[in-house]
Amino acid sequence: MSETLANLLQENRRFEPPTALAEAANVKADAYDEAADDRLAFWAKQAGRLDWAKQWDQVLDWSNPPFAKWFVGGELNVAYNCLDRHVEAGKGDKVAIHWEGEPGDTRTLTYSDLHKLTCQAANALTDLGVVAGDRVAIYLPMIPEAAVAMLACARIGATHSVVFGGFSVDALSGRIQDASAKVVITADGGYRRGKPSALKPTVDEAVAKSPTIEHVLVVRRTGEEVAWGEKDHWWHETVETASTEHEAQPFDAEHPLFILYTSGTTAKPKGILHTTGGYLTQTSYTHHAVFDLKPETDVYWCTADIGWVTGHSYIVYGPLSNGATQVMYEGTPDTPHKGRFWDIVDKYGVTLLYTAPTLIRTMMKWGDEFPAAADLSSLRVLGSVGEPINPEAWMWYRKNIGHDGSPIVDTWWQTETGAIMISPLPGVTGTKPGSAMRPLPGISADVVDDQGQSVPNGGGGYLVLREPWPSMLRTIWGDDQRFIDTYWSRFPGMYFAGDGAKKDDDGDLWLLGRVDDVMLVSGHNISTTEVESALVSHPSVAEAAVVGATDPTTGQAIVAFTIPRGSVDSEGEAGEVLIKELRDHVAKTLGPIAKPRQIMLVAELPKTRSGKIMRRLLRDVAEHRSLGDVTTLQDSTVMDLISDGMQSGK
Ligand code: 6R9
Repeated sequence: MSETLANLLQENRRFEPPTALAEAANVKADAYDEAADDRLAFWAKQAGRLDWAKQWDQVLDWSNPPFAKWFVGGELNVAYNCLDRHVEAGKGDKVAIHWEGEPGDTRTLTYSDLHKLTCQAANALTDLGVVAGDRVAIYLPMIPEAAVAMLACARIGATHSVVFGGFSVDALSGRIQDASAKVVITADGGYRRGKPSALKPTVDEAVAKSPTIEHVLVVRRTGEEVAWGEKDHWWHETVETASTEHEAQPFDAEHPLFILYTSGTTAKPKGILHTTGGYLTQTSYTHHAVFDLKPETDVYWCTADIGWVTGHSYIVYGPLSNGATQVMYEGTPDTPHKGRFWDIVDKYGVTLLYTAPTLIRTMMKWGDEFPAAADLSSLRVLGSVGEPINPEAWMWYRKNIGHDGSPIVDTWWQTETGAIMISPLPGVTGTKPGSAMRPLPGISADVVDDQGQSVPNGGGGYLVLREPWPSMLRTIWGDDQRFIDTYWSRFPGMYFAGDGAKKDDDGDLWLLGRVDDVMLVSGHNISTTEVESALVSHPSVAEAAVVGATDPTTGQAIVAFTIPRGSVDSEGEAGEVLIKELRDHVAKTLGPIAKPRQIMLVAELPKTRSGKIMRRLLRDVAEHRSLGDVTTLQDSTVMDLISDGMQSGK
């Protein structure tokens, strides 16, 4: 960025926490002061929420930056903290997971059930020769065995590497080989969009290319026919026949817990490494603080896939370490109908919901009648993660899902940060639609300019983290130099997140998207997020993606891909009228500099499996180039539709 981001969007709406929620909140305003007084003492106190087999000697060793060690000398077992200690405390009969399969089949697993299954899986993996420090790849649909497989690895000190069920042969085998995994845990398939979707054939091909794999453990989910080889073992014949007794050994606080590859919107995927003590401390604390979880009464539901970091931290480790009761859903939000999510909230009485802007905007597109048909009155805190949430999508979420009263926590974090870093606290923070507000207690985020100087309130620039935090990535697997170059070299002594951000006049933070996506129009840096939010603030628009395309006069020009709301007529002449109206609307909302050169009305946008818009591909379309790598796309046919529309000038 040659100059800091132009601050275009104004937002004056404010929402204070409901009084009753504020009074009973797990975390109150004094947490900020406590952490500011002594950050390390604050984190040591949060680590004390867990059970340690051996107390640490030092909270943080930062003598060799950027390589951090947290809770040095401490020992604990992650699975013990997520399961055994709840069972030992007499909560074995409490429901851990209400699982809902896409076809409508259900399973209820108590903490005791989950504990037994995890012990069995730990014994089975040990029998297959897996020992502490080995890597295990997990390629499963959203079934309870996914959580069990992760916890079983954690229990025996094996490092798991979860790969999205749905990634290609090359993506899977690349990840297996990068980590030299010894075992893959998979299933015959899962259900998606009303049909069985096979996984085993992809694993067979990937394993054929991956000599380090010795065994493949296969869960039977769909019952479809699968090819069978020498390395294959059925889960029900191996795990479910193993002993339910297993004693968890403690591991060093810095023992590797998992590797997770970043979504790969850019170059070669990076294997982000997380370790044991600090990671569990921060996922557990943030889940308790940001969702205000009351384990005895709340029903929590995070709609993410377990193959995304959100699934790791806020389906498995955070909630289970806190003894939560949660919902886990296998399938897609529109199977068998567009109200499926809201039926699930209604059925289980979900109180805390954590989802992504992409889903909220999709629900906006489908229409208000779907949430209106269900009883959502149980919901008391709503979360958002994955992308900036446009103010109008935030308002829609609050009104249609949160019955105009439930606080929204917009949580900014990354695979690399391991846990939530910037977010409102639901009982403390007065929120603004579209702002992630403040760093959590114990976290020091800032926005800096090109020179690494902190920008004043009202300024924009790069988001950085100034101090190490417990759940930070420890390195990129096998590539310390790339870890240093990617995150710690742009601004010496600071972690560079790769996101643009601004501070408003109150010092609250607004995330503006990846800096790679920022547009330079006639010498002004303009964020894609702000233009997209301006488009979404028009009543006819559900979703928008904006890119900068090379332009002979302005350097870059703004090209917008826009999805109209379900009820809007956008065919033929009506479409032309709408496009003109939208261009004028953006100019009026943000100023003439932000007026898009071109707006295309489209039915879908290209997204990663975790729902992030892939602007890189839209830039290829806008600049009439052939498409780059599309392997991480959720639905690869979307790009054909968009390119066809572009050529016909629609
Ligand atoms: C958890 C997760 C990280 C990137 C991050 C940023 C974007 C995530 C956001 C957000 C604005 C939020 N992002 N949460 N942007 N507001 N609340 O998404 O991890 O898949 O590694 O992506 O997602 O751009 O840098 P990951």
